[in-house]
Amino acid sequence: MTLTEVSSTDRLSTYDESMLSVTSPEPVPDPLRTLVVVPTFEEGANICRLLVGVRAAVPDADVLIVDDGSLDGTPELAEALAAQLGRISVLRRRGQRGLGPAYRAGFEVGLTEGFDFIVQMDADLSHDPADLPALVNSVSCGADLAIGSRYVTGGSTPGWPARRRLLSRAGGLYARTLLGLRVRDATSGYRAYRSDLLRTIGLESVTTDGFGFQIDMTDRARRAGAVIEETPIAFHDRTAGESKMSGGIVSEALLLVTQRALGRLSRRC
Ligand SMILES: Nc1nc2c(ncn2[C@@H]2O[C@H](COP(=O)(O)OP(=O)(O)OP(=O)(O)O)[C@@H](O)[C@H]2O)c(=O)[nH]1
Ligand SMILES: [Mg+2]
Repeated sequence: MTLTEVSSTDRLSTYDESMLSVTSPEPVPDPLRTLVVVPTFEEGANICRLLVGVRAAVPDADVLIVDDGSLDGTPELAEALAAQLGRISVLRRRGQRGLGPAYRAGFEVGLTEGFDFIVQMDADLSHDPADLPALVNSVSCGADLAIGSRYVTGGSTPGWPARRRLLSRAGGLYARTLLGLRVRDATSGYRAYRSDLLRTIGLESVTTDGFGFQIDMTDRARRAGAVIEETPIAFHDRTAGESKMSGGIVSEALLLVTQRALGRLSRRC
């Protein structure tokens, strides 16, 4: 009888009895869980497209909208979509506004609920949900922090005038040089954290806002010895809703970098 003629019964009969002994199956580890945190203030014109896009890009991820008292229906729209799509929650913060505190509130929910990876992204569609799998993949495969970067090969800022590109790059270079960050896009707000890194950093001591928050978190990650990777993104300007960026946020970031660099210098002297 040739090999191809062996029937399944014949094949079974050649097994050693010990091979048939019943062993308890290896426990299957729980799948790793991702939470996408989206801070919102008055993003009613964008929130539905964003949530549908996120669900399509990472169907297994949960989403947390952290809203700071929007009056344009943003949280209500998010709740209506949550009822349709599932696994979307809305945290309505009362009192003061602030992007840094909103991120921290969202991250704390993610840590308390035991998520393995926590992603942050803007609601204004500047951050393309299609880039989510690459960010999550990066932290799943060993990075502690994955930054969606406009300034690595493959990244871009389509439609930005040269002046804005120059300012953004100059700010990034300032932070990179003074703080010794080996990151091309330290102000990017599109990133994924391994939860253990956020626990190590200790969110309660983070008081920065806006761009300063992104630089601060990148610097804290560096000091914690984190593996930081950058994955390319195309950053699109918002086409709906109002920007909440102010000159104060930029000054705060510059001040933070300068103070921290001086602190580094005085520790060396
Ligand atoms: N919860 C909360 N979200 C905020 C606050 N300020 C801004 N956001 C959200 O943070 C994200 C980024 O804000 P943007 O206004 O787009 O700021 P930006 O991306 O730095 O600036 P642009 O380039 O003009 O878009 C968006 O999803 C906003 O809705 C705030 O005070 N609280
Ligand atoms: Mg924006």
